Amino acid sequence: MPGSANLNVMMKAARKAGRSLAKDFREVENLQVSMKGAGDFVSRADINAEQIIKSELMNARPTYGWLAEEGGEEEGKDPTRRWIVDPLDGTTNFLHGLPHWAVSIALEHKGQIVAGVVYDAPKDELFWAEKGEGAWMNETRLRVSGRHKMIESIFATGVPFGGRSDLPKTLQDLARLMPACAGVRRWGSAALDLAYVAAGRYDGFWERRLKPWDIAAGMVIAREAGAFVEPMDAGAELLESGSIICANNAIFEKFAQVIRN
Ligand code: 2AM
Ligand code: CA
Ligand code: CA
Ligand code: CA
Repeated sequence: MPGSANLNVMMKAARKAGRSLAKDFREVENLQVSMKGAGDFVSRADINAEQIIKSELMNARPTYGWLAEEGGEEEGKDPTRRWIVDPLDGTTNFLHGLPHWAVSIALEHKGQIVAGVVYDAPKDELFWAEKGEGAWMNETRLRVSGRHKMIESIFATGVPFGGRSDLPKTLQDLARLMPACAGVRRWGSAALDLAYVAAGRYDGFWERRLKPWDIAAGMVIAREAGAFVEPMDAGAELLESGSIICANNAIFEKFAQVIRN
């Protein structure tokens, strides 16, 4: 199994944050919660987890930059490297007691994601990858599914919540896709959706206007497992646009044709 020093730092931070989150999850009814926007919640658990990750990563690599959902952006002394962090992806699930949420940590070098960790603490599933070294879940090597027929494939998405303007587009996608495939899942964690494509559990995933911290780690994990990952608008910069299509290499073209139609 590969695993560089940076990956070890990322895994340690993800596990430590995961333990803090798991503890808060057991007493979720006592958490302090506030709303950032329509349907967009943040809790004490998100903030504490982000602090844990930041101190772990910054102690180990003081020169790297930082971009995270709750704490914003900091340029590092080394302008070529930065951490991209979502301390809790799936907050809405978390707050409802649904055990489907994860910590997401990615490392960017010269504009490319070179390593990613997505840690599903409730199931103790640590998905990880490093560019060129393959993708793993705990000690198991990951590989995308080989399904190549739409009618046998299942796809994941995120349906825009709380009055987001791109809802009609996603509903059109669903109207075209659902009759043509074996099913669509909508579980509320984009980071885990990508990790699940890597694991061959989903055959593909698409969603509009995600943030860099939702997809950075999952992207490299999916790619290293053999998935194709592209921006919805060919030619756009994926982390900037945030609109993503990902699928196993065998189904990608057929799937992308439906979504890009
Ligand atoms: P978050 O939990 O880190 O905020 C894509 O669906 C992303 O949107 C999720 O990964 C999730 O990231 C975010 N999101 C925020 N509010 C949501 C909601 N009410 N339902 C689903 N996803 C939500
Ligand atoms: Ca959030
Ligand atoms: Ca997120
Ligand atoms: Ca989050």
